[in-house]
Amino acid sequence: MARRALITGISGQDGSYLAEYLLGQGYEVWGLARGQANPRVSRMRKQFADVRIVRGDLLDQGSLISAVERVQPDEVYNLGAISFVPMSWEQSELTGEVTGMGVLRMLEAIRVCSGVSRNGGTARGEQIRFYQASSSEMFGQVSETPQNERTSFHPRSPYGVAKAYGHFLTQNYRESYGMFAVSGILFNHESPRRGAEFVTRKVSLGVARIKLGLADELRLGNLEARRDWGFAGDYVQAMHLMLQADKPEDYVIGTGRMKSVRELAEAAFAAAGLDWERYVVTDQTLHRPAEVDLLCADPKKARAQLGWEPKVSFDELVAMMVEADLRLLSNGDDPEHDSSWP
Ligand code: NAP
Ligand code: F7E
Repeated sequence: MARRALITGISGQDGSYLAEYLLGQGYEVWGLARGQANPRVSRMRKQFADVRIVRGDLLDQGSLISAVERVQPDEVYNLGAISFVPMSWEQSELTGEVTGMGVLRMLEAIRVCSGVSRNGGTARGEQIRFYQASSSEMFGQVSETPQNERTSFHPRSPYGVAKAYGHFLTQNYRESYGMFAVSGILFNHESPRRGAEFVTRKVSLGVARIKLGLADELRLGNLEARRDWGFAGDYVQAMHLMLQADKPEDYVIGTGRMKSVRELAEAAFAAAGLDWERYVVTDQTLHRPAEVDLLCADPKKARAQLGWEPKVSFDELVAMMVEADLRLLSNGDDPEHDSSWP
């Protein structure tokens, strides 16, 4: 019988790549979808007809228990979150509820449905394996570079704080109930399916608009921030590998290389044959209340124990995104861009 996976956050960037990957591995894939008529879920259904949808919301404990009861998954990937860092200052409570407490609700749904009592012991003798989407944002103001699985946390946003809560809770369910519950501490990963509010996609869309004569400038915030950017398609394979390991452990996933936002802009404009300095305008209003200046992964453990390595380089990623957005805009499409998230 095919193994069954339940993915929260199915309509997001990682949800789509993970669904595609697991379908290719022969899994029966279920996605948790919220809302009455969620347009992102409809798009997902069109893109991946083989993904089955179950209703549920990370804010609603009962719906998660029903979803787990219905799907009877072998593996649960908790990717659902408020994931845009600036939004976490504007809607801190909601971020805490979805990104933080949502992890507790999902773990509880698994614990209850697999018959694990508060005193331990698995009634049905089966284990649902659980993956939590932890984030390098937990490192925040970093205490060392590069960051590994033992680096301390100093989150700099309500998002980072909520992720740290989910991270420790996942560890705690592993220790308290013997659950196969792991966290992937993933550094920034991007793709042509990245939301338009994140800086890489904002830049690739901006470059495409300028190249096609649809815009004449691109407004950006802090050009000096440095990130470790990889390709989302590579990173979802690491999520799957973590759940196939003999023992439940946490892993750092990234490339081990840092680039600044300035270098990102330079590379993206160059990919379209343009000089970034002619078009990029810096805008103080796009700076954050507290910035994470730099993040750089030490992914040695994942390489040694999971055999995982990123395949797509930074330059290939940037070129892939710019080319995809040039094609998209040339076809007359432009992803909805909520003007409140510049
Ligand atoms: P994304 O594109 O923003 O997707 C977020 C997903 O969460 C969407 O499918 C969204 O569904 C869902 N969601 C939001 N509120 C929900 C709720 N109340 N109940 C259930 N689902 C809800 O994020 P991503 O880039 O794919 O990232 C996936 C996960 O990895 C997130 O947890 C993110 O925080 C984490 N992460 C991402 C990165 C990265 O660089 N991409 C790095 C480290 C960690 P709707 O369509 O219903 O809004
Ligand atoms: O910002 C700077 C900004 O919004 C990256 C999420 O997936 O990765 C992501 O979080 C950097 C920051 O991603 C603009 O100040 C400059 O330093 O693309 P971002 P993020 O905040 O790093 C982590 C690992 C996650 O877990 C999150 O879910 O770019 N920056 N100018 C800008 N950023 C944006 N968005 N827009 C600008 O105009």
